[in-house]
Amino acid sequence: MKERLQQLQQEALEKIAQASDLKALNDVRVAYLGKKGPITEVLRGMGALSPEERPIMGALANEVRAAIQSALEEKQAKLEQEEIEKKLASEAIDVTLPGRPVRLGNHHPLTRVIEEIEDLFIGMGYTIAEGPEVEKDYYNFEALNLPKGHPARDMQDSFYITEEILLRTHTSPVQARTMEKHQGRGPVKIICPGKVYRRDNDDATHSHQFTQIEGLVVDENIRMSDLKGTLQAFAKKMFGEDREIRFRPSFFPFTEPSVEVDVSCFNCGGHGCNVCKGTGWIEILGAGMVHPNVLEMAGFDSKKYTGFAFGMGPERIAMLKYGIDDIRHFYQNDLRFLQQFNRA
Ligand code: 2NL
Repeated sequence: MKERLQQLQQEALEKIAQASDLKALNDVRVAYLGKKGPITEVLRGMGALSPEERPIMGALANEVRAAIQSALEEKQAKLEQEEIEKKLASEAIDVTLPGRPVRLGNHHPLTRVIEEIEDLFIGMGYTIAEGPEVEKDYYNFEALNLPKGHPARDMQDSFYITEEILLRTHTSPVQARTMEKHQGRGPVKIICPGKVYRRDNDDATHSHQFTQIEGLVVDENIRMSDLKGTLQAFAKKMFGEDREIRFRPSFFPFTEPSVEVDVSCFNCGGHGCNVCKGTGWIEILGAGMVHPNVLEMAGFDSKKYTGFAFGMGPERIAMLKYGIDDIRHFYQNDLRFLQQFNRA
């Protein structure tokens, strides 16, 4: 019986040593220490022993049990520790790993030019005015001294929706509406950026939809010198501090007198080059003193109030500034084009 107990102990210790996970270890526990296990079995045979041998065998059986028990506990602790370490290793976070880069978007080059122009005029005390792109014939033409039948409001050049409604062909109707809201009282000092529409075949320099920025100042004693100083500041901001401007006489139905405005060439400084086609000057916008008819139709007394107005195409400004050769680049959203204007 003694040999049998010692053999069981050795067997159990070997199996415990071999157990590679907690489940296998528990199987060993059940097999050797369970109620139907071999040690219980051996103890059942104690009845056949002499009274002297019984306590000795009993003590031996308890020792064997205790040895197996403590081996089980030790192994269990070891396996549990291993499991924790495995889990920690597999879940470890490398805090030194660089993060995944976030791809940043950028403002469209046209948006940037428009915002740069807006910022300049806001700095000079202007407010930004907006209005509908689907406009009444009255605000788009009539109120701007372009009565029905006027050659400059050719039906062929505009997108008419009904006889009286069209897609605005310039942002001037926003200015006409703003003046009207002032009910004959100055000052009015606004810039109007926005989309405009013309019935044109698209090519390198024409688009059926493009943007315009117009400016308008109406107050007492507004003179052409105010217009010139304002546009001088604009030209320097957009094309460089060394730039000069010049006025050439022109015609617009809504201004009198009207001028075309040139900036001295930013490429050659005015000596003549291929950018300015040898003239030293580049046309950047049109302007003039608001026509008395326009002031009167908007409710202003043209004997008391005068004003200046100007209009420009941000596409043209951006094309000159960045050397862009085709207006269609602005509308195609080709990333190879757009990414050239990314900051930093
Ligand atoms: C150009 C010329 C111009 C205006 C726009 C304007 C608006 C009102 C009254 C008077 Cl409400 N004038 N706008 C004046 C002169 C020129 O635009 O070449 N634009 C691209």
